[in-house]
Amino acid sequence: MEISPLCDAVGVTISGVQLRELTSEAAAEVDAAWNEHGLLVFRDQELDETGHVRLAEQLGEIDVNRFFAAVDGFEQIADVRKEVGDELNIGGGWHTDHSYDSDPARGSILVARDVPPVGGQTRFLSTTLAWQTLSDELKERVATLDAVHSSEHIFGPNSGYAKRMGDRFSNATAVNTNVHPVVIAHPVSGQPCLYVNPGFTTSVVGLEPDESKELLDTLLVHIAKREHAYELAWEPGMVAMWDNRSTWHWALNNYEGHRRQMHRITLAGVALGRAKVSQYA
Ligand SMILES: O=C(O)CCC(=O)C(=O)O
Ligand SMILES: [Fe+2]
Repeated sequence: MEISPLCDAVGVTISGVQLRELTSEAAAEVDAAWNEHGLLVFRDQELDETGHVRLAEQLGEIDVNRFFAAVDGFEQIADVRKEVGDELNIGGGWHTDHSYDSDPARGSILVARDVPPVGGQTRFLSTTLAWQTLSDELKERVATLDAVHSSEHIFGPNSGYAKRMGDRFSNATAVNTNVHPVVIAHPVSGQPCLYVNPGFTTSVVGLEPDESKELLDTLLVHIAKREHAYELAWEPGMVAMWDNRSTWHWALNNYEGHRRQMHRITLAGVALGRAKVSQYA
């Protein structure tokens, strides 16, 4: 197995491994690389739906997404799909998945099934690097704060976005809201990560609405900087795994007239604790 960086900011590419026949030693190496680097990219894979489920089960417990339509015959696999006539795609803005849950999902394994001939890239960025590049003043200000995360405005019964997604979303009444620290310790690496995102974070606990909005905007603009990010161009046979705690992602909607289909399996995560950054607290 060979591991090499995708760029200076986030992620590695792993070669010399076939994910459909991963030994337990190789699975442990992939698992460790995933926790360390946040984003793993594998090329030239031959992973059918059964192999995808088997791989996920080697790496953890599956968290079935309750809002996404599933692939026929595989309730564990979310169908991340945009047909030629669809206007919106899934994940078409910076976000991290499942931050609205009490124990947010660890991350996902995404398999390219139908890649458009142009566009359809996914951007990823490192929230670990975004913490490191934050000013000392802001580090000190946010280290003890918590933020509210909700799925209601995205997946809920009054979401215009969900209405426009048609049968790709369901279960609108299963929406929820939870609070997490703004600066979490990655559950395995212990690295501090800035854990707010434009998709699901709605406010900072204990601040007046305008102060909360101003602080969130400042943090989100900082995190979204190009120097924290990488743009992944998908190829047939490509598989990517991202960590929801240490990365954000954004699926570009730039392939009008073409179809794109990805299969996603999400792995369960744990409750998130505050990073010990006492030098700033
Ligand atoms: O289609 C993609 O590249 C990712 C979409 C997304 O946000 C997700 O599956 O969580
Ligand atoms: Fe997503």
